Amino acid sequence: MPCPLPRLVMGAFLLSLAAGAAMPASAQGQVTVYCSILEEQCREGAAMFEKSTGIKVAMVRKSTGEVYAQVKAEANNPRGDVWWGGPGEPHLQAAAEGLLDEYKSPRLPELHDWAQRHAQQSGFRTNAIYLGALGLGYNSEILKKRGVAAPTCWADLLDPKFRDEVQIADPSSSGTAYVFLATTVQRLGEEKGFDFLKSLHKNISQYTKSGIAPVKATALGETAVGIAFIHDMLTQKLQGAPIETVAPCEGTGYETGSVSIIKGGRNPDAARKFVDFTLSPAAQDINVKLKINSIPSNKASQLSPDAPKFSEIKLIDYDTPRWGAPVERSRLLRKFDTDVKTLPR
Ligand code: S7P
Repeated sequence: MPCPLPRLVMGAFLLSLAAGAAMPASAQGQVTVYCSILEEQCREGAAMFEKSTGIKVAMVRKSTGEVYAQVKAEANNPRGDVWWGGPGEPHLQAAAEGLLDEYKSPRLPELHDWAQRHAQQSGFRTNAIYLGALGLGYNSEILKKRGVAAPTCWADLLDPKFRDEVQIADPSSSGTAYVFLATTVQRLGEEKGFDFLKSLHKNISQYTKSGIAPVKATALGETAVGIAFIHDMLTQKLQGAPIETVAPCEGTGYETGSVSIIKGGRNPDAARKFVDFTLSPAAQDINVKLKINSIPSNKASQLSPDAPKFSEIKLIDYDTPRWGAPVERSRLLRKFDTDVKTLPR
């Protein structure tokens, strides 16, 4: 009996030739993207970009702090081209440490003022793609079953009733959790902020690696309360999970989601095209399609009708450049590790 393998291999070869023939010949190439938004956004964006440019995307999904560490570790031999998404502070730290390339996208004038400011503040080494406010989500079924009142303020999370019932990610790996750390220090001052984090530590069941894990755990009822971006909690609610979102009464910080080109990457032209793509309405509208309700940076992008309204949230005057400065970010993370994470519960 003849072996079917050669025919299969040939079939695959013809298919790839056909796919190649459909690509714009001048734009073929490849780009390696370290992606710090949600896995489904990364996949959708890569497919769209490949389809419209013919450039092959090698995508690796990691949390924001993890990508920062990888870009730094690879500085002498960069393997990535673009870092797509995640809160701005680790991007700003990498920018200040000379790990990112300067690039003024032709799409910059299409962006909201806050996004243009973010690019300017980094010396055009990073760009803003979205905003998202930090907050809480709680599982209403669990709280009802336990007869515990819903939290409305950050301070409520210190109540012993929430012992082992609060989840937040680790700020070293997660950009989300770093925004929480910086928000707490900015809100209360450093000493009182760390006192608050030490008290909260008693109620934390685990510091997860990724910022989205506490959201999913709250949706599944694995924890009563999660600390994360309000729009991510809302996505779970819109999908039917028994989650309620809270913009804490004392005020809260927010993220400026960012995209950057890695210095010394092997595919700089494709990297610039990818950044232009992430700043386009087409790429930013992926969020509405996937019911991810952050606020896009391009003025022509769709704003989800479900997006939490910043005007209705008590925001602190959160200082992203300050908390993204290398000395400050490294110092806060070290202090969190030594003064909080190691404490017994
Ligand atoms: O776009 C949704 C979103 O949640 O993805 C990013 C991601 O969760 C950041 O992950 P880490 O905290 O694990 O770094 C957020 O920036 C964004 O809001």
